[in-house]
Amino acid sequence: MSTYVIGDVQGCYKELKKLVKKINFNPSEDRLVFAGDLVNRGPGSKEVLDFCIKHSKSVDAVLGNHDLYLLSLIQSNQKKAKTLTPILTSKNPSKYFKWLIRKPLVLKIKKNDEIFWISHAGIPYFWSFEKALELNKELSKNLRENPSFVLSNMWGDRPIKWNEKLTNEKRFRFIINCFTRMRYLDTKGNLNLKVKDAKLTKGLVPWFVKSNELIKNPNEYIIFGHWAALNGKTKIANIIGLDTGCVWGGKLTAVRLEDKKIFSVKRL
Ligand SMILES: [Mn+2]
Repeated sequence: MSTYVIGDVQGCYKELKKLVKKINFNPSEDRLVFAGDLVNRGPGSKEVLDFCIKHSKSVDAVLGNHDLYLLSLIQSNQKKAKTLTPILTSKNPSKYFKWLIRKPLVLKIKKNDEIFWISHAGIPYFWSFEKALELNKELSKNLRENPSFVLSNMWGDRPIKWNEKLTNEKRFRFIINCFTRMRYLDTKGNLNLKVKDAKLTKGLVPWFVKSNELIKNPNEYIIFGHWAALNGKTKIANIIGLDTGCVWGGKLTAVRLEDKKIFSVKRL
């Protein structure tokens, strides 16, 4: 009985199948948790979601920016969007919508005496883990109860700084941007969503460097995807990056929570 967290699949279904075979995934015993961005760009987004829905009892996921993009397309009844077209023109796009819309932005997994916090982009230092969970709950509730409002107002880089007084679309957008798009923060805690590379940029700090402060206990971990340019490297033992750029010709990577063993398959 093992739990695996899998990095950004982005429609790389062949690689997912190979990875699942490599780890000997047994749906009646094991659990797969996707770190977001299941779909888009790769050729098999529909097959990836069909796999997840088929095994939904043993599959969980947090939402990534590309998953939210798919939700917004289904919500607005669009039928054409490059690699997402097969989902949009399928017999029942609402099947995919219903499965994805119930997924959180942050997942807390307890295993023996360890705690794993999973979010697609990460968890910023200015929220405690409990606060992140609370904001996730608030956002998920609004996403389920008023999907068109949340999904049609989520695009944009502003606001750039957290303030408890933020309300409605500004609040939702900031929460979504932190959990699904964040890479760098400046020294004042402002989100910078423009810079994507892994080189050191003056005045900017990768979010996880500061979020190391949140980890008060050696048995606590943050696991994230989203940032392919890092190739999984954070140089912080308890913060594990899983986006190894499969869709860009890199690898699809999973970590087994019980022993932190990494499993990868190359892009086919
Ligand atoms: Mn992403």
